[in-house]
Amino acid sequence: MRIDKNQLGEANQKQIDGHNEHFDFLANSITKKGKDIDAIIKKLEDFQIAIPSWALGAGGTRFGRFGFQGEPSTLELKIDDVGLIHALTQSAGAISLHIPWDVPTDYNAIKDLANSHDILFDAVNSNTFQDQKNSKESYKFGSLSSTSKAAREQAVAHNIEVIKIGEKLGSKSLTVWLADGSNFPGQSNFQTALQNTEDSLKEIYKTLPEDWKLFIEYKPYEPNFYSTVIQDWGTSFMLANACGEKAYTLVDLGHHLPNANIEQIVSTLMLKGKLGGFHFNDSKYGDDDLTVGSVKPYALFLIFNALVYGMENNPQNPYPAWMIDASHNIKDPLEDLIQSLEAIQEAHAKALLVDQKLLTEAQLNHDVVKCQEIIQDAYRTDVRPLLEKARLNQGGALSPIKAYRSLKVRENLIKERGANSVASGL
Ligand SMILES: [Mn+2]
Repeated sequence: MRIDKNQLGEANQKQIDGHNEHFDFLANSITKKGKDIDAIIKKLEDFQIAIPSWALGAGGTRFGRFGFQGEPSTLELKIDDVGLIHALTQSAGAISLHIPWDVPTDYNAIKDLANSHDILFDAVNSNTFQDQKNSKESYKFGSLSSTSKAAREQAVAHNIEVIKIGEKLGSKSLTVWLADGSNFPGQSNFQTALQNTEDSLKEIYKTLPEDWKLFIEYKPYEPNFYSTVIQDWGTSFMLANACGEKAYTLVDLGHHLPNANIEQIVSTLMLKGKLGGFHFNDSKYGDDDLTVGSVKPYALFLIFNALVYGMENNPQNPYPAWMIDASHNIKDPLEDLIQSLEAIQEAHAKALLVDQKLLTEAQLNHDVVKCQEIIQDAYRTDVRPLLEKARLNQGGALSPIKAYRSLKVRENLIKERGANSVASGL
């Protein structure tokens, strides 16, 4: 199934009067505050978020998985699904592949397909957290950190292979998320594990093409429950520095212990020019992989405030690679992703409304109350008409979820793919 712009145009036409009324009111009040409304909308239009290939089917927990009908069972169908989301939202212009789940057979055909949906290939992701069929060495006791030289070499070789696959697709970065760690005190020598990891990452880094970046993701716990080798941003930052200037830290919102001040982490990394990638999701307890903005929208806004500040003030930091990293256990995965994209753009738009000049003045005057007023004035603004305008300008849907349902996208996918179609790789 493909969504054509004429179909959306008809649906948009029915809602256009309400949109215009809300937009004019908001644009007027924002302009009065001295903000350039067109510049804000342009920034929303330019902000593209990659969809990971593993988020298009139902996820699951170790207790079970409840499938969703009409899931994409091949890489081609996954790209089609991202195409549908992008057509509706105009903000999902990239896909992030997971190797070995998504190895293309015909690279040119895959590139043509992505191109026809206006979709780029974002970071490629390696997988050394599970054993592959016929692999010689097991990662049960670690991969890049393993005490087994053969296991480390296999893991390094896999990452180099992933880079080669990414090169053929036009990707420009490799994301390494390492599950390595230990489950019990005494099981692992922390220093040996860290040193092995650093040495292995340097081996991978050596083969990185000139215009590529290496993203090092961190996570405090799970699948190991006593220690994780790359447990926090500091460890990732240290490893990135040890590798070199093309290596960066990747922040995943769900990979922090409860109440961590993620906006401060973001600020530190951007000041040091080392925030390379960013994964969006939301959580209540840990790495819950919930819909972005569904539990802590204010925290998301504060993080975006730090990101926007960094993008405007830290030329030493490259433009980060944005991706949604979530799992959909009970919602239609495509609807969940649309909700996530909306929440991301909403937090982004609110952060763009923060009057940085006034805030700096209030900070220098130690006017704590005014600082909070400035921040919360932006947060309390209903920016949804700005998001609508950005989508409308690019031929997307005024209301993506409504359009998804009225066009009966899921019903069509089930008709095309069958009820029992399962997303590959999960
Ligand atoms: Mn992640």
